[in-house]
Amino acid sequence: MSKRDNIYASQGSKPGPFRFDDQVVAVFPDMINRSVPGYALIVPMIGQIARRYVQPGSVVHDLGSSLGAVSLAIQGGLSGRSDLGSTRIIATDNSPAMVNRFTELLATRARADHKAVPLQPVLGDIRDVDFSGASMVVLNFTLQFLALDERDTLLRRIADGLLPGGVLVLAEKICFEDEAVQRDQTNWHHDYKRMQGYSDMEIAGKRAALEEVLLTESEATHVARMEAAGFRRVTRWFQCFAFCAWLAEK
Ligand code: GEK
Repeated sequence: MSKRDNIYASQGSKPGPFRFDDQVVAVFPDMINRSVPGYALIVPMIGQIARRYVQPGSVVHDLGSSLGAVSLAIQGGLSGRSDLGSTRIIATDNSPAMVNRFTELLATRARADHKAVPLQPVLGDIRDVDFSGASMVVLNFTLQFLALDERDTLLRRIADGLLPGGVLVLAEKICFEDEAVQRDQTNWHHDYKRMQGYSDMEIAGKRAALEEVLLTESEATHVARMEAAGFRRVTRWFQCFAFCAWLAEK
């Protein structure tokens, strides 16, 4: 079980920039569940989506896989489908601490299900992934960590590589153009974190650490980018406060 996240209870008001290091990995499941309203619903729903859209003999990419929650949900969602042949899941993350821990976790589950679709954790940058032969690509709260000027290229490469009928699942924290709406949304998110047991000091510390690391964009910007990349239809299937998920179909 993951330890409780109290990283910002002790770092004061001027923490360094947020990093996916050993300290974060040790508390990651607790941190993401208590910070992202809806995370515990979004992950299994991605498994459900996989069951419908993953194609036989194709590749599924979990980009910015962290400890593999999405990959495992997809593996579960695909269980019992007898038509998948050589289909496999590739989970890519550029944090050695995350990939090492996920590999350890997988080893403890080994041989649980011989028929499960193979799942491979890879230490790598999502900008270098080859998307050819993919039927499903997932960016579950990962695109927000990529530089703004690199996002169009990644989305275009994903759309180009996907098989016909392939899908992208994108989940992001978004921002709002209207100042009053943005203020309310921030308050609601901070209320959520308080209700999850974070103190005001912890909320302020994490916010400062993420300031130049997690760069949000509006829903309009995300949808326009997916459409420009070549997706024919984009559907929002989840929103809780500023946390949204879309399905983009090629
Ligand atoms: C989940 N999807 O549990 N290349 C590879 N990995 C990256 C890159 C990059 N350029 N940039 C960031 N990451 C997961 C949660 S967490 C979201 C995703 C969060 C990785 C980074 O190391 C981290 O593991 C992940 O993306 C973002 O469903 O912590 O808010």
